[in-house]
Amino acid sequence: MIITRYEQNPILTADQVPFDVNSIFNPGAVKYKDEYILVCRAELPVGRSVLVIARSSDGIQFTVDAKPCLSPEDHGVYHKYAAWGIEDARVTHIGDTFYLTYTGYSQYMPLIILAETKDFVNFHIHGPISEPSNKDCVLFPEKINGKFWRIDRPSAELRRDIWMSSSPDLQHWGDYRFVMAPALGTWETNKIGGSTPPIKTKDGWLMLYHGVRGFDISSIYKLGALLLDLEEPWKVIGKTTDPILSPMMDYERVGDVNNVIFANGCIPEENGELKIYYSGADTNICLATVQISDLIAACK
Ligand code: BMA
Repeated sequence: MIITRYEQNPILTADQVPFDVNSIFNPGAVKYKDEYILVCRAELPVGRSVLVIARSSDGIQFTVDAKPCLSPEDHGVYHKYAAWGIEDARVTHIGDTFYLTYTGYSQYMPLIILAETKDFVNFHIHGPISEPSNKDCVLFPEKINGKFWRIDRPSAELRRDIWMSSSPDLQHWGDYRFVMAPALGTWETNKIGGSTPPIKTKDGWLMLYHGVRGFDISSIYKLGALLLDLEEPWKVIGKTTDPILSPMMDYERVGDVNNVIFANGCIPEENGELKIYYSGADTNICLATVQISDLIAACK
C-alpha cells in the first residue's frame, strides 16, 4: 500500500505557536467552511496540555491561533478531572455541530470529556462521558439504527482492548460491546486504541487505530486501519495485518517520546485521498496521504 509522507514534514512545530509551549502534537482534524482546522494538543512548559486551533486554506500551511481554545481552567465543576491537562481531541461533525472528545488527565487518571462547537470560536463543555481509566474516544459521524455510537479504550487489568457503546443523546452511554483486542505477538501486542473518527464508505466504516509494542525501556507506537460493519459497527470486517505507518524518519524517531506515530485526525478529500495528520515522537505535527481505496483494500 502506498502511503506518502509530506516531503517537508513536520508541518507544525513548537516555534510556530504564538505562546510558550514545549510541543504541539496529536491534532484532531476537520474541514469547516473551506478551511482545514486542526485542534492541536499544546503542551505548556509546565508539562500540562491545552487545546489550540491551527487553521489553513491548503491543508499544509497552518497558522496557530494566538490563544488556546480550551484549557483545564475552562472546565468549571469538572476542572478536577482535567487539572493535569487536556489531550488528544477527536473532532466529529454530526449535523450542524462539531463534537470534541478528548482526554481529561488528573490525579483520577485519564477519562473522556465531551465538548461541542459550531464555529471553532465558542465552545461548550459537556463534561466527562466516562469514568477513569478510559481514552481514545471517537464518535461515529451519524446515528446508526437510531442511536449515536462511540469507540473507546477502557483500561482493565492486563487488557487494553477497543470497545464501543451507544447513546440517545451523546451524554448517556450504554449497550457496551467488545470490538477488538490486540493481535498478540505482533506490533500491536500490548495495546490498541481508536485513532480517528470512522469514515463511512460503501465497504464499511473505515477507522485508523494505533497499536503499541512495549519494551523494557520504551514503547513503539504505529498506525493501522480497520473496517467495521455499516449496520453492526461492533463487527470488525477487515483489518490491516501490518502497520500502515511506523516510526522511521528522524522526526518520528526522536523527540519527547521516541518512536511514536500517533494520529487522532484525518480528512477525506473529494478526490479519494485521505490526509492523515499525525505526530512524530509526541513533539510535532506531520502529514501523510493515502488513497482511501488502497486503505480499504489493505483491510480486506
Ligand atoms: C498515549 C497518549 C498519546 C501519546 C502516546 C505516545 O498513551 O498519551 O497522547 O501520543 O501515548 O506517548
